[in-house]
Amino acid sequence: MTDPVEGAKKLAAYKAVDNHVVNGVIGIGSGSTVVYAVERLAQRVREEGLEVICVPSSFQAKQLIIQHGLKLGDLEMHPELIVTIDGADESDKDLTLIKGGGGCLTQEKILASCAEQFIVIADYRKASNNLGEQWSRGIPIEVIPSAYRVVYQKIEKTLGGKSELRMSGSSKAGPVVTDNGNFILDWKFDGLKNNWREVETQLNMIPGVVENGLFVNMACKAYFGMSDGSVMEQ
Ligand code: ABF
Repeated sequence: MTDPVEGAKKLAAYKAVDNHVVNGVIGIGSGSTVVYAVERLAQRVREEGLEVICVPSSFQAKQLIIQHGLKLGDLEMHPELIVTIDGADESDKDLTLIKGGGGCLTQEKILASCAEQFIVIADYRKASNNLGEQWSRGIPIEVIPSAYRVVYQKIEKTLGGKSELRMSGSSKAGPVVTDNGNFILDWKFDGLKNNWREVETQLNMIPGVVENGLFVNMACKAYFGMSDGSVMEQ
């Protein structure tokens, strides 16, 4: 693999799967790094007889599980997960995360909350000291479509910053619609904050907000693939 970023994603994903997955029910996050985690899971099922049921966080994750011939489950049948493995847009020194660049933050947060261990896999570009240093698109917030404007205004009034309604590739195609049929606001907060738990709660208290992409005190470990071929564990 020649692309250093793809190589880094693969290293992190393989290591996390090898270190944390045992027989049982596993939560599968979304995004491009998770593709390698599912690939490794499928290898281990074939080669070692690992027995896993995979619960997806998105349509993309479900397709990946099916394509690799893995057993598909859901939270109705399996509300407790041994581990959830997922990517992130940014992860700070306390493992506070920004997620939802791919628009699947609500299911991702639910899966993270159901797992004994929530493990983050990412390439070196995602590690930072303070949120906002690496990910410039802001904090994704899933909103009920009819409420996007009032949510936008309330966030600005109470927390400052600026929000943008996330649009599909060309703005003529309209807003991005999540797997739940909702819209996404990307909130660019002002300056650096460190009271992320409070911010997370404040956002979720606004009527019309379904969930936001701040993950505070959820991840127990992160694996960052580095450009030199090593994996940094945090
Ligand atoms: C999901 O995929 C999201 O929460 C996050 O936005 C994104 C990370 O994607 P990638 O692995 O492609 O960097 O985990």
